Amino acid sequence: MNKLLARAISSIAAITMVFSLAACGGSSSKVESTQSAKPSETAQASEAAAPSTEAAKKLVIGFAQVGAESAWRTAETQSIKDEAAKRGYDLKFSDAQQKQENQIKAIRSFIQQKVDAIVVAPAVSSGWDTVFKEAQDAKIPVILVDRGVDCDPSLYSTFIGSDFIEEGKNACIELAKAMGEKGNIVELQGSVGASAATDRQKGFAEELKNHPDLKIIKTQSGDFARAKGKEVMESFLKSDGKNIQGVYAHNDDMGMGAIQAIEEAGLKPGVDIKIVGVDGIKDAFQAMVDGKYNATVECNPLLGPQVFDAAETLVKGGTVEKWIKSQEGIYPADKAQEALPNRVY
Ligand code: GZL
Repeated sequence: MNKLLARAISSIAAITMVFSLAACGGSSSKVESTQSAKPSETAQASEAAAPSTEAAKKLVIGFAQVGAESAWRTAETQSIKDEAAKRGYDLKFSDAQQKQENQIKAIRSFIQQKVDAIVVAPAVSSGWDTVFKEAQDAKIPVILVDRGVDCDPSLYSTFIGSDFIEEGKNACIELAKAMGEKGNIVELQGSVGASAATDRQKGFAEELKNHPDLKIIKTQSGDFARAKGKEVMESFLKSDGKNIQGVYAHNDDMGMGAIQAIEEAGLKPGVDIKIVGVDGIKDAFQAMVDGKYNATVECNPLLGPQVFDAAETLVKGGTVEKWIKSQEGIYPADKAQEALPNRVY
């Protein structure tokens, strides 16, 4: 067969192949349907001949955040968004407004979008088995950040967060010191059902057994929110005013609310009534410098880098520790002046 004829036949074959590829629409629409889900996969599929290593690194992450109830929460959200941007990830963010059902809806949407990993800060500890099983069946790793859950641990890959029992214990030690080991305490609890609240209460109560002249006379949830914390403190002052010598706030935002309520009742916060909180927000350090707050137990919200290190390992099929524990400090008032300039949240 002469060369001309051979070239003609091969070019017809090549043209036929191109049209047959385009005609199986399914593959291009399949590529499009994964387009919205995993740009990195799409990029690889369209450059099947030479997948870009760059595209392979770009992850699509779903993040089901609790809400925006406190300065700590805002700092955590910012840390995760900043780190995703720094690594060039496609972060799909959902704010659940404190409602678990909104988080479950968001997780189901992430599963439909075939994200590479799901990050969730669980509003409450229970009720996660079903939706985590759906993620597992879809082969999408679940990373818990900041709060834990009480479901079967095989249903999530890791918990990145603090030891809340330890935080509660340390808050009790600091409040006992500030109160001179005697007096009545009122407790501002965090959101009902949240592991951070349950375990901070547990740790404090455990340690309290070592301080026989201290007693909790009232306890109520302020939902980790400043305004609610103030409201609950106002009710405590109405019912037990002069009988209160100390406040244990499960987070500093509620501790700031307590300061306002105590001042409006004509008393001196940090002096007439000692106050200890958890989180380590800037306002707590400023209040300690102003003599209105007695200690804060740090709870690290800057978890973005650890979250995405874990996601990268898991997406590559690796494993990480079941609990990646945050390292945290304890700040009594005499350390506040020196520490305040370095606080970032
Ligand atoms: C702790 C986190 C708590 C903070 C609060 O990891 O879940 O929720 O202590 C926040 O400030 O609202």
